[in-house]
Amino acid sequence: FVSIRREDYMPFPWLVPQVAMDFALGLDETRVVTTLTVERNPAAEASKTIRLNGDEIVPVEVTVDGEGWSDWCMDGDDLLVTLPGAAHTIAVTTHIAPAANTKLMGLYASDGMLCTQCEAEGFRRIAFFPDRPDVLSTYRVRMSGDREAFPVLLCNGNLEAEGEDGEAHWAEWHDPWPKPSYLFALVAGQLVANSDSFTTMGGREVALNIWVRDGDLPRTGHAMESLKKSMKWDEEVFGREYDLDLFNIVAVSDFNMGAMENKGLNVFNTKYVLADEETATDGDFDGIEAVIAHEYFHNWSGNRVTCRDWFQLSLKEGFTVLRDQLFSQDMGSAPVKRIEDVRILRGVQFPEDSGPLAHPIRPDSYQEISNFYTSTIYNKGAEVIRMMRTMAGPERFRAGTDLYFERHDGEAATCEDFVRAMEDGAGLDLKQFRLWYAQAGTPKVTARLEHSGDTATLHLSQHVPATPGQPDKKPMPIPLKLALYDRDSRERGAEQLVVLDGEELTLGYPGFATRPVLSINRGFSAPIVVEREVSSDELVFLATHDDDPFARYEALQELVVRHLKAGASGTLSAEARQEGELAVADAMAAVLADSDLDDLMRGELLLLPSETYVAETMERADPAVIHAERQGLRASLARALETEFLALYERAAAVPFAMSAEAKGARKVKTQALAYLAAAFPDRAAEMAFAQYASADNMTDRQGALMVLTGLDVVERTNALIDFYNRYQGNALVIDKWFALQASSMHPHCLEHVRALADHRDFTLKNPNRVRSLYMAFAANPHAFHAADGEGYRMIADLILALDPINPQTASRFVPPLGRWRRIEPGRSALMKAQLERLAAADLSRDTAEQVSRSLG
Ligand code: B3K
Ligand code: ZN
Repeated sequence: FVSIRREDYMPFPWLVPQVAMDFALGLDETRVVTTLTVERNPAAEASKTIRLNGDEIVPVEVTVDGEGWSDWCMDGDDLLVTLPGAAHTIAVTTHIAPAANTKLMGLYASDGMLCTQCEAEGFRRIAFFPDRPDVLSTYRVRMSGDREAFPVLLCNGNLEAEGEDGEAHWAEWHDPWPKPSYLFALVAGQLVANSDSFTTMGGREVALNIWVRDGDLPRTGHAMESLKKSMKWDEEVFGREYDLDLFNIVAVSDFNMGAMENKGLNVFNTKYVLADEETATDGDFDGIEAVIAHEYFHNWSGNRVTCRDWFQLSLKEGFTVLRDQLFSQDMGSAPVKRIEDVRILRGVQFPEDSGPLAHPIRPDSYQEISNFYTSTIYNKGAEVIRMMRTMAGPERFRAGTDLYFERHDGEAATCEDFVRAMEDGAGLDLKQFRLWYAQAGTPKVTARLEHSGDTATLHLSQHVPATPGQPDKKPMPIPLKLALYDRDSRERGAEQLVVLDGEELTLGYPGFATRPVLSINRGFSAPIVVEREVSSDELVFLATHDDDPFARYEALQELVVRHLKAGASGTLSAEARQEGELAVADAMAAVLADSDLDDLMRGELLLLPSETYVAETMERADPAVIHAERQGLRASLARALETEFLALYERAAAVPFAMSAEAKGARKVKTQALAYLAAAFPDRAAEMAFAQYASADNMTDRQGALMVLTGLDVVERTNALIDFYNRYQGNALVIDKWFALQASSMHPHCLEHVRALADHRDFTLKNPNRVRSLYMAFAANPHAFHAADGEGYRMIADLILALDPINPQTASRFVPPLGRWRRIEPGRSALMKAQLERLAAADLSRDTAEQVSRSLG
């Protein structure tokens, strides 16, 4: 497989201003005639041939300017047509087999309907085309098909005409906005719509439809509300107005990702559309709101301004993630949302950035672009833009984004274009800041506070670790929000924004008679690791008194991580262990008692750092030891705070169901209290959990109770699992939960459970949601995945080998967990590596082969 390099970018020699497509739809065979008007691109080197990308399609017929044409040849999967002049019309016929398309890229069948996924390179599975994001065209699409099988016919843009033709019917769609092929979409099937409308700030009335299967209509209300909120918010906060009279969303059950922002016709995984309180958790509701917003926001950041090439992916993804994060902050609790986002970043992106797959947010090369839809591109990309916003402030940031949209509307832009617009519009000097786009790796900042006389001195230094292909790094500008607390009065000095842009920086603070307490990287102002010299005592102070919610959370996390690491080192005396537990218990007691905290925030503070996160702070981790330490701490906290957890449970359980922040917070802390109690008092907790399970009037409570039960070796576990399955049989999204709960459980026999579930009649490799619900949950469950005998690794490698021929894009996503081998203790490490080598010896797809070879490299 060949590597594509960013520096090799060349504009395409041809422009394709117009595309006309004619689809004769069928599940087993769809015939497509694609007509391109092409003309020489004056901005590119002239060429007599035009390369039209293809993938698993053959040209049935080729015409140029209406005449049968023989001056073409195949170059691998691509069609090369030789053209005599400077402007022509090329028509190519292809026949495709949607029902046989298990890769779910291009045109495929899901549940009897036809739908498409084209990003990044799926359009070439439908039609021969310059399938690259810098070729923008307007599309006119005619589609015809059986009226009964495909009563609803949808495409991008506006419906211009429709009609009947015997058993068949047809529709003609026209999208006036030029777009790259990856934003093309077509859907045909038996669908019903939840219809509504939105009037834009300019007075345009937009028809909104959310298309689903007949029975699912009652579960589309939240998605529709989320869409309208997103449209309004993007007008108010970013000045962005919608630009068509129609906005369609379609929910499909077989989908490789979460959703797709096709112009005017977003296609969604059902998981991010369907919800009601009976079948979806509070977390699911939040996820839907965020993904609906994200895809909608792409209409500007992605569609109106698109990417020049796939190396610029973070231009649209990082920016759009930031936009959806800010939206969710405004819709609910801003501090809680910030903490959740940091948790995702540190749980997924930090490990990526410190492992063999580390890459900058603007990568330099790839073999398969699907492998670069990563947490680095998305979540770190969002953090990088967030730092610009922090440095500029919201108003100047807005001036920067306004300028960006104005300058590049209708263009395929680069990350460099975005940075330049920020410099000019927001008035920032980003010369050195550009390194954030080019250098991979999570910077480490060391903070040391000295105190003598009446002056405190802060010594900051930074180090960016080596990553594959980047042994030496330059220092980057790191915006740090910080403040000093007077220990005695508990008063905070002014919050300061310091940009650490060299290797080192020293700052002096006079006026402190006693040593102050440093609060640093407040609000997580930079995506870095902070190593600070701080006593447990000071961490308890910050965990209790810091007025920055993130800093408070962070202090508590650090206190716990420190304790767990000390325990895991094996050198902790019984006395020191007890002392450590006491300090954590004191801090947790303060969290439980603090009446100024709302429960959503309390729930965040009560969460122990994940085993993955703890492992990430170590050079080489022993997952079994970390698991035992964390479970041990949980049990000791439950014993120390038994009365408090019981009281919390009772208070929260008395709050009736509502979608308010208060009620959501109550549900969150209720299940957390239960999970703590289960660690120390399994029998009592099992009883409570079963009662919660049986009497639940919503999925959050029911799933929470089942989660606790699934981790316990009690009879209630089996009963609840059977009940849950029977109760929700036939509801795929809820049955996904049933699989995922068992695969992510704390139960000592989790691995055997997963093995048995793989043979369950509801398990299939053909549906990505189902595959992820079993195996991704398992691979993210350290104590089970890292079974000492290596059976967890073998299970994932077996899965990859079985799934790769069916759906390579989803299969390759299971390689990174094995790729962590260098950071795991030697015994397990060898077993992980052996599975990677086993994979490397097999005949793999480009997707999976790339991830395996990078993971071993
Ligand atoms: N842009 C799509 C991602 C498609 C990935 C295809 N491999 C979803 C999103 O980020 O909004
Ligand atoms: Zn996106």
